[in-house]
This record gives sequence, structure tokens and C-alpha cells, in this order.
Amino acid sequence: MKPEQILARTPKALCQSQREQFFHDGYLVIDQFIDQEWLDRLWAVTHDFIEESRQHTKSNEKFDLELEHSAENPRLRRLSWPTMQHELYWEFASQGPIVDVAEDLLGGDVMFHHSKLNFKWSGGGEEVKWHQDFPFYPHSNPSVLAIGLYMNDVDDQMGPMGAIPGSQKGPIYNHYNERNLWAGGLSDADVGTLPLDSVGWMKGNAGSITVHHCQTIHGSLPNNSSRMRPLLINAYKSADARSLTSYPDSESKQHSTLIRGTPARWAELSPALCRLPPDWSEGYTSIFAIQQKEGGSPRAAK
Ligand SMILES: O=C(O)CCC(=O)C(=O)O
Repeated sequence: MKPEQILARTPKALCQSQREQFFHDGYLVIDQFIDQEWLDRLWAVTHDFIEESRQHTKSNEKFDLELEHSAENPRLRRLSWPTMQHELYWEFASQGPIVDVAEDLLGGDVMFHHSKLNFKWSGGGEEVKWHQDFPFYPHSNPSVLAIGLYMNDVDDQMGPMGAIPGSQKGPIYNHYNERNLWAGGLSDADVGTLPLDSVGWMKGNAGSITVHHCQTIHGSLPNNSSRMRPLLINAYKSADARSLTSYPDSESKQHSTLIRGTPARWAELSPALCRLPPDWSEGYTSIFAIQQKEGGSPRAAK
């Protein structure tokens, strides 16, 4: 759906200026949007997963682990597909307050795309290099976005998400390297052309949400603080934005579930050119593992 059509609808959660800011800058941060009750419930479940991760020494379909992870000193990079791991994450993604935000920015017909919980552990949790989401999961049009929930207070030291304002209106970059292998991020040469002095760092107290458009260039620095930075990300799309690749169809029954409105009768087509990602039908690792050039876990989400 086109921004003008979306902006003409009455919003449910955002004010008009926040919606206009999203379409202008390609991202938005809303301080303490999620209440303490939701946070307490999500933390209770999340603590159980952190405990469970102690039994694992290597990344697998559920846990993406730092190489230093151990039973005594858990260091998770990611809980993959949280909405598949526990019904509470799905309740939050499909019925929680962020669904109104998705509707305000995508229009009335909203489909779920995927979920992940990026921990960015304390004392060096890994960076996420500059990238766009669209080359990982291209669609017939760019009415696709991701909403992150900070489950802790996040300041400058903790590797907040950063985004380049207006970059969603620019080119779709090559995410392959010079050997034509998937790199999962922009090349150093392309990064060198970016206006990095304009980066908006999305910080906020626990309960704050970040929203970024699928073509917005974004990333985050390592977490050098003593507190972890769990960011629960759920991605959504307009029902008229059809996936051009199977990923992550094979991995989640929830992918493309209609959570608001009615199924689309028409696919909206955008004229933009985008390189297709590799065939991940036999399994995918994670953006961390790819960017750090590790083998990583099979079948984890982007
Ligand atoms: O966790 C982060 O800081 C960034 C996450 C992200 O961009 C991704 O997982 O695609």
C-alpha cells in the first residue's frame, strides 16, 4: 500500500506526525510504548529460554550462541523464531499493542512475516553491520517493516539500533561480496558513501519500540556495557506485498498469517530492481553468523 493511502486512514496508535516521520526518515522510536505487565510476562518466558540455553554448547535451530557461550556463562546472540517457541511471543506479535502500530504504517490488511529476539549480550555482544532487510526477503512492493521491543533500558553504550534517515528512498544495495557470496551487509566501499554523521540512534527505556522500513539502512554497534540488550523484533507486511522468495516460508507456519483485515485480491508491484538472496530452503544461519563469517545454526531467521 502506498504511503499516501496509509496516511489517509485514521490511525489507531500513532499520531499523524509519527506516521509522517516514519515515511520521511524510514524509522521511528517510541519511548515506553509497551507497559510493564507485558514486559514482566515476556521476561518470565525469556528467562526460561536463557536457562535452557545453558544445556547447549553450539548454535542450533532455536539458539544462536556466541562462540564463548557456556553453561556457566550463557551468551546468546539470538532466540530464533520466538513466536514458534512460545505462545506468549505469538500472542504479543499477533495481538499485542504493536499490531496497531503495524496497521498504522502498513494499512488495514496486515500479515505477519517473522520474529527473532536479538540479545546482544553484555560485555561485547556483537555488532550488526549496515544492511537493509529487503535484500534478505524481497517483496513485490516495499510495504514491509520490522518493530523491535527493547526489553531493557538501552543507552548509547548498549549497541542501540541505528538507522540512516531517508535511506529507504535510496538504492537497494548489493549484499553480496566481491566473490559473489552472500555477505548479509553493505560492502565497505558502499558504507564509505553513507552519511554516517546523520545516523539516528534509537535509544529508549524498557518498553520502547523501534520501527524500521525494509529498505532503511540500519545496524548496531557492539554492546560494551555490563547489561544485555534484548531486542524482540517482529516483522510485518501489507497483504498486497507478496514474498518473492520462499524464505522463510519453509521455517514457520506463522509466516504470512493475516493478523488484520482481509486477504489481498491484488498484489501491488514496485518497479525497483533487487538482487535475489541465495536459496536458503536447505537452511539459513543468522545475520550474526553470516556477518561474522561463521558456520552458525541451521534454519534460524534473518
Ligand atoms: O539487533 C540489532 O541491533 C539489529 C537487528 C537487525 O537489524 C537484524 O537482525 O536484521
